[in-house]
Amino acid sequence: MQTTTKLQLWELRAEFALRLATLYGSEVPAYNTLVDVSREVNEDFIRKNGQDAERLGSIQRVTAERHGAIRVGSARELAQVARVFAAFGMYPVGFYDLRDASKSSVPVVSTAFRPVDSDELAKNPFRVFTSMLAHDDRRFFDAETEKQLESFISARTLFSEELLALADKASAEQELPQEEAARLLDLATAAFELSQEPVDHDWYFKLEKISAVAADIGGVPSTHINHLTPRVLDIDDLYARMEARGIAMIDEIQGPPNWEGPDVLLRQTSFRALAEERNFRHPDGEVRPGSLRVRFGEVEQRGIALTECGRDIYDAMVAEVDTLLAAAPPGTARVEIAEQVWRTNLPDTEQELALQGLGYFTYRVADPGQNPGKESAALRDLVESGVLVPEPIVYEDFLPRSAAGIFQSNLTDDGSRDDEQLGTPYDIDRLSEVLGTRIFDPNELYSAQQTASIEAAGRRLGITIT
Ligand code: OOG
Ligand code: NI
Repeated sequence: MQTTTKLQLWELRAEFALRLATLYGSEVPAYNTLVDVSREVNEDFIRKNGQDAERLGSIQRVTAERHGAIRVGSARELAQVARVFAAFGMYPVGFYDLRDASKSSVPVVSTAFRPVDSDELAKNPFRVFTSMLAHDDRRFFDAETEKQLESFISARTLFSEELLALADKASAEQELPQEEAARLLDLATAAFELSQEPVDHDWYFKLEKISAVAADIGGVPSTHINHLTPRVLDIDDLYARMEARGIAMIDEIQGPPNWEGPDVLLRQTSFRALAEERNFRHPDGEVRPGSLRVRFGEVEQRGIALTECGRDIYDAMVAEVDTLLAAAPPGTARVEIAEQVWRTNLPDTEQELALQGLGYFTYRVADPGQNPGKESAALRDLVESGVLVPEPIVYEDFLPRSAAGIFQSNLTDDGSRDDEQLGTPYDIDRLSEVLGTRIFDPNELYSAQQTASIEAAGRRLGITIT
């Protein structure tokens, strides 16, 4: 009897990530440069820092790691995206409201699709930051534009019935026979290719006046991958090397400063991609070539996930840096202020970050033969006496303020926004309803992983850890 090979969801995910990288590299050649420089940075970092360099992820994982970004126009499209990504074992995690992250013209709410289990993340951590246009937000769109957006978006098909059916089958069966897998991958990759179909000139630029992001989403007949982001172990080095190659980066690295304490959360930077040729249909009916500049290159460095308490401190530090910067002499660099603020507010060792409950960690038993000789012990005592070793849990998610900064710094126009009007209220529950599936809370995922490791350590040592 002939047996058919079946692909597991993680294998589909790894292949999907590779195919998107090949597609994006052929569309945006600067991406290939970014990947080459990222590889150099990582290899040099490992050479200089040895064993310690892989504390936040093995070189294999870091080198293969990417996140993508896509943007869709409606609840219906977002629900379809969720079905497609479920076929690759990627589920919605976290809610980001970029309308409020800065007083900017980014009229979207977002989530990120990614694997949720640590072993799945280890097999392949591909994730996609996914934004939905809030076309009903009156601060950006008047009633007439909202209606036009609605009819334009509801008339297009981003994902075919065949793609959706194959995706549903993969998620129901948690695997897919080889032939169907190949078809699923072809269709899913093609759905994110930049379309050659002509863009309606006047409609696109009407939207662009309101928001360049709205035009990129609702002004074109399909969606496309906006960027694909490699991960580096030293983003300052990457930044310097890209500038040395003559690629102008945005002014700042977003997120935490470079300081002597532990790396936390996420640091990101980007550069504007080149203009891309697109065909425009003009009111006279003629199609003429023009160009658009909406895609960009981004790179990131990932650090330790912060607990809710750690995150509150982070948010307060960001606000404090803003206040101090506003009062500082013109020309003062944000990073100088940020370094000071960090030194006064965060412990400068991983161990303290763990023991003060500010960062998420798993706990490894140093010597499994050891018996502390009591029934219960405090986590702090076990760590300080070397019985347990904290190992950082890497932040797998995003930062709304950095995301808004990345969106914003790559736009030429501020767009328009009327804050006299009321915005549409979105939160994690409402977006879950739109998606038709519950959005995971990132803190619950990290915290469950930490708790499970402490319980397992307790069982190995035969004690209760308090
Ligand atoms: C998404 C921007 C946010 C990130 O890494 O924070 C983002 C977009 O441009 O569509 O990708
Ligand atoms: Ni990104």
